[in-house]
Amino acid sequence: MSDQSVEFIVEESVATIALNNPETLNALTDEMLEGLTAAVKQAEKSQSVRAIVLTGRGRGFCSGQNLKTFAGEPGERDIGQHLDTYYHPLIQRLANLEKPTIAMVNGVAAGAGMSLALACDYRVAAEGARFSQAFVRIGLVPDSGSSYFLPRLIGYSRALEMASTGMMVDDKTALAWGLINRLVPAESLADETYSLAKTLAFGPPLALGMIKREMAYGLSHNLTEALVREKDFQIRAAQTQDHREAIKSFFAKTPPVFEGR
Ligand code: LHQ
Repeated sequence: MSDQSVEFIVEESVATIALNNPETLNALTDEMLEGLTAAVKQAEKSQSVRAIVLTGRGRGFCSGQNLKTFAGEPGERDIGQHLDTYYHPLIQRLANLEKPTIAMVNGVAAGAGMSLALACDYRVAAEGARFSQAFVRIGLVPDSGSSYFLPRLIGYSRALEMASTGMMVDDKTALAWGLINRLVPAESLADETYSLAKTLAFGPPLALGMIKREMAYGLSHNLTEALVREKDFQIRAAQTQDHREAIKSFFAKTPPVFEGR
């Protein structure tokens, strides 16, 4: 494994978190899971980060749990404890981040590697990217949030088929099913992803955080509850300096500068 199995780089308000163990298609070891969680925490905390890109080095995005480092006889390793220690805090943190997250899917995303992509807000994929709920192929069930995110993204029947067969879903099917937001030529992947990341990074941070929470809330509440939540957030958004700035800029015909206040 490389010295730095998870890279963390911040440029122009965008943090890039890159899994860096290309020989295994970025299969997740304990060390990588710790590195990933630390990087997400850092991105969350840093005032200079306003959008986050998660990607993999080499030809894979992430092949899920490293099966070499989690080998053994059935029952020998405590899989529940492994999930509680590593995956659950990571997935919760990623999904609940108030900053926008983009999975830049450069290649295959399998098992918990696919769960990671699903826990991001957006997925921009390169041609040739593929997706598998690989768990069933090794006699396991979806974990790390796949059973939550996948049916919400692509619908129950498709999600169930993916989970029950471990089928490999190709790039065009992923786009048609709404599993990914954008499908782009491999050579444009970085440009397209960072263009979206910068659009989000220059948006009003407080409103963006509330939009994310509002949409998630809307998925699991009724209309009356959603209207109440919208009103609550709108009252808060209307009180921000960023809202005032945007109104002023609109009439001045200049681009607004949002500061997250
Ligand atoms: C790998 C891996 C890998 C190690 C490729 N590990 N080396 C489970 C257990 C415990 C706790 C918590 O949660 C989980 C959740 C999970 O994530 S379970 C699902 C784990 N992932 C998988 O079962 C996927 C296994 N990998 C594959 O099926 C294939 O490698 C895919 C479809 C991802 C890619 O296929 P190819 O493009 O044909 O590549 P490859 O199979 O030739 O892999 C390249 C190398 O990467 C190869 O090593 P080698 O030394 O032969 O070059 C693989 O052994 C290694 N690798 N995935 N998860």
